[in-house]
Amino acid sequence: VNEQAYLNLCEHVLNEGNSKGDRTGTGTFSVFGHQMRFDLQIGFPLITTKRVPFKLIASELLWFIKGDTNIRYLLENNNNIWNEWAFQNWVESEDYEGPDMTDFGRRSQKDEEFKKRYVEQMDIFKGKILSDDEFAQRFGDLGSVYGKQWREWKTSRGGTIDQLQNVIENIKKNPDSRRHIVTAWNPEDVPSNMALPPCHTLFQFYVADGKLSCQLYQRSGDIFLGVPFNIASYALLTHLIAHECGLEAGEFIHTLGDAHIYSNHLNQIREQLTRAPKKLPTLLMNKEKESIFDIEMEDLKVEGYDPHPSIKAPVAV
Ligand code: UFP
Repeated sequence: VNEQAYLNLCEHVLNEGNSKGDRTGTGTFSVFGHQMRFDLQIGFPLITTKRVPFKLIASELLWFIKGDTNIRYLLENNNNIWNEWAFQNWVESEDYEGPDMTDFGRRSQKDEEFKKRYVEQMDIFKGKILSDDEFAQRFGDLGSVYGKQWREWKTSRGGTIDQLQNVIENIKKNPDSRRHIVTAWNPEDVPSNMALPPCHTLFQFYVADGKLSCQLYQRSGDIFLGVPFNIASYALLTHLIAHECGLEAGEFIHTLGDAHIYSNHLNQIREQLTRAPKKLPTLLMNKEKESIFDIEMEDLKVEGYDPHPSIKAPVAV
């Protein structure tokens, strides 16, 4: 089974990871350089040893594909995964008049009283992003994140490059090319303009035997919380582009730089490893939509997903 590649990574890092400090001060076990392969013909690689929320993965990917960098679209789809980055813009601005939110990520994990105030302010923030266009423009935009780099890469001559559109055209015109690359890592934008320097740094496509494969180089992977999302997201992207190009989906190859388990995720990973993987679900998409740029949430579904229950863990901030 495909999922075994992920479980093997967990096992490997538990057994052989280097104990290593990190930016968040949490501490990790980590290895450098690891590769997993997922055959997309076997099933859609949505991990079954815990529940992984497909809808959040799909709406985030569609947001990238649209080139959208404003969290309003995500909120309209009940997706809260990028909220903190935008919230920070607001609480650090002169407009903000609520209680002090300095270091809100860490404090809300440690202090129940503070957490109440934080949740209150976050609800106000989300309400304003959804209802007030001007507010959304000022505080909802995350700047040079994935959507921007994929669809509107800024050139030195003042133009832009649509890397995603180009790579799709090139796959159709010249499938054998060894240059089917999209990069999100823009040294000029790292780190000053960026909320979070991109974790999924660069991806490449490959066509053989009527099948489209994709390899991602991810510079940094949170094995418990981030990586299952990243696998499903790029598997979905591969399916969507394969369909547009009249190809079958081949393999997703996931290459990781610093692959780490946070020290406060060890028990969760151990519990997950006691569970037997189940049959992978199948991806269903509306095949009538040719262009990936027309795909909406209602065009995507996974069928036959029967995972073990979700496992909670704190996000390192
Ligand atoms: N991370 C992921 N996948 C993602 C994402 C973040 O695993 O898609 F956006 C994790 C990796 C790391 C942290 O634990 O978030 C980013 O921190 P740093 O920039 O220090 O690598």
